[in-house]
Amino acid sequence: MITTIGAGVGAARLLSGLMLARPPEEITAVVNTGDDLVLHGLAISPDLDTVTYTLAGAVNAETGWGLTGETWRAMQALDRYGGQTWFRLGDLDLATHLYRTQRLSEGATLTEVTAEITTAWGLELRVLPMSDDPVRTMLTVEEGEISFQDYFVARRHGVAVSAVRFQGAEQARPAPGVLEALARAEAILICPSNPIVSIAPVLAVPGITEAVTARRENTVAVSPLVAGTALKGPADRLLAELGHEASVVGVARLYAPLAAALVIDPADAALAGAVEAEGMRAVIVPSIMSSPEAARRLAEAALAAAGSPEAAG
Ligand code: FO1
Repeated sequence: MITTIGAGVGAARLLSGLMLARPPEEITAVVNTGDDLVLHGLAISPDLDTVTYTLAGAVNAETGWGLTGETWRAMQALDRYGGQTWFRLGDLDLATHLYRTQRLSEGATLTEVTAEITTAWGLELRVLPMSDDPVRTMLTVEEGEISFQDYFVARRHGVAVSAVRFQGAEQARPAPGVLEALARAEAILICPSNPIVSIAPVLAVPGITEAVTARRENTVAVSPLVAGTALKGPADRLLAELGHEASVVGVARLYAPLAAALVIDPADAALAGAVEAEGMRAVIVPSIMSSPEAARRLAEAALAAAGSPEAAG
């Protein structure tokens, strides 16, 4: 079994490469739920949906979230009332939130509903939320503490952040199967997601950090930064604002306790020595997943670095 930790676009792209390298039924993706929100009374799980839609080949390619071929009639109708349309929910995407909310109200867990949704999209890998309990990423900005989607969407992550916390993490339990997937994995891959708001919330769920560090020799992280900048989103700025170095060295400092190796892009080859000085092997592989083939090569290299044998056949 290969187990990945991640969220959003970075995780989805690496997973699509991984699925070209390994049978999907051997893959378990543990996904961040700190971005989740309730809006219009609907339970919305952006990172779970981005992974699902991307791996199903149905994601809106321009935005990296939501569904391709989307229409916005419900949002337009909501504007008539002055309703909340800042968080864009397309007509097709709404079905996912309606279904998830109905099933949760019937007592299903987020894990169960996620399995129903991924199965409905024809996915064979297992997608697990990090927890079935609510965890909310909260960010402190000048005016005070705001929710993740307020930061990321309403303010277009254009404000400086001085602190991040994961509300509810202390009481949260890993979703069923998460700890086992980490303990049994032949390789654990930390996806090129935002270390501060996509990877850290997963690690904040009690038990998960310990489960990963116990497998450090078979754990490999793929840097979310290339040449000091994030491929998508505010990872570089958040790292700097929270006092970390916005480089592969800063990422290595964060991940050294968890993973034996860090995959970095050739653009950062000159920093390989500094990464290794942080206690991680530096593995230099083109990290920009501009095609399925590039994603597959990156996944294969990460698996090799984790000591996982070549794909059978
Ligand atoms: N991101 C935006 O920048 N604007 C939006 O209106 C927006 C709506 C949205 C709806 C459903 C969904 O699953 C994701 C959505 N996202 C939107 C992206 C979302 O904020 C991010 O995917 C994650 O939370 C961060 O990776």
